[in-house]
Parts: sequence; C-alpha cells; structure tokens
Amino acid sequence: MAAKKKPTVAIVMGSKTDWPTLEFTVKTLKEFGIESTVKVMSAHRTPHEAVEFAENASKNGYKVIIGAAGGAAHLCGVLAGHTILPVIGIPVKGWSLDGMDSLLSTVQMPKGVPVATVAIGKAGAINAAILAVQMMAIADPALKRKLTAFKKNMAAEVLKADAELQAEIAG
Ligand code: RP5
Repeated sequence: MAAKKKPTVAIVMGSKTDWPTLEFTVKTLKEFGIESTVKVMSAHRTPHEAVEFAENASKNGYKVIIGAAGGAAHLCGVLAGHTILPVIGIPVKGWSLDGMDSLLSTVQMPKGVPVATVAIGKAGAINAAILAVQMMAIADPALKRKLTAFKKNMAAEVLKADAELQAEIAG
C-alpha cells in the first residue's frame, strides 16, 4: 500500500460549528490530490494553541494555511501575524449580520500582514482550496496540469448548460 502523502495545507477553523462550510474545502483539495490537516483553534478561546500552530506551520511542512472563522473573525489575522506562509481567509456566515462581520474582520488587515480573503461561506470555502492549489502549482507542473483540466471542464459545463437552455427555449 502506498504511504499516505504528508499534508501540505493546514485548515484552521475557529469552531467545530464551522465544519459544514470547511468540508467543501477539504473535498475540493482532495479532488486535486492534496492532503490537508484540519484543526479547531480559536483566536479567542485557544489563543496560545493558534499562535503556536502558526509559528510551527512552515517547519511542519505546510505550504499554505487556510483559516476560517465567523463573527469577530480574528483567527486568520492572528495566524498571518505568526507565520510567513500565505494565509487564505474564509469568512464563515455567523449567527447574525449574514457574514458581513466575518468578512470585514477577515479582510481588513493592516498593511504588512495580508490575509487573502475569499467569499463568505461555501463559494469561499471552495475558492480557498482552489487558490491554495494555484499557489502550490507555481512550483508543481503536475498540479498546473490539473488546474488547466479543471478550468477546461468548468468551461465545458457552462457551454453544455447554455446549449441545454437554448434547446429548452427553442422548445
Ligand atoms: C467563531 O465564532 C467561530 O469561527 C464560529 O464561526 C463562531 C461561533 O462559534 P461557536 O460559538 O459556534 O463555537 O470563533
């Protein structure tokens, strides 16, 4: 049996309640053959663990960190402050304000400490995975080929949907 590949992406979410969103990130990474580590760590409830994880992430073989949190979403900023790895932030739709609170507290980082913030919720969860793949593909020709095939498939699906719609309209 082939040995399991070492995870290159770390996914850190503020609460287990974020998992229904983050499942899409793990699934999308798997589609590209990328293994990830998934952790629950909070900037507010377990600040020491979050900092320690970020500080050791590069040494532990991760190439990208994907963070996700809702509400006063400080997690991605804290992670980004303690690593030189790229940090992608997913604003999770929280219990109020439709995720606008999460979006603004993830995206509005001060200069010098970027968090590459994606869309709120499911689309962002999927895009975070794709963006991580794109970052890693810079130095990985096999991943580059997978991304090219992914884009081609996506375009083919849209063209097919358009052809179906045209046929429906024409009766
Ligand atoms: C954030 O608070 C978490 O990322 C989660 O989105 C939100 C609510 O957490 P729970 O109260 O459900 O644990 O830190």
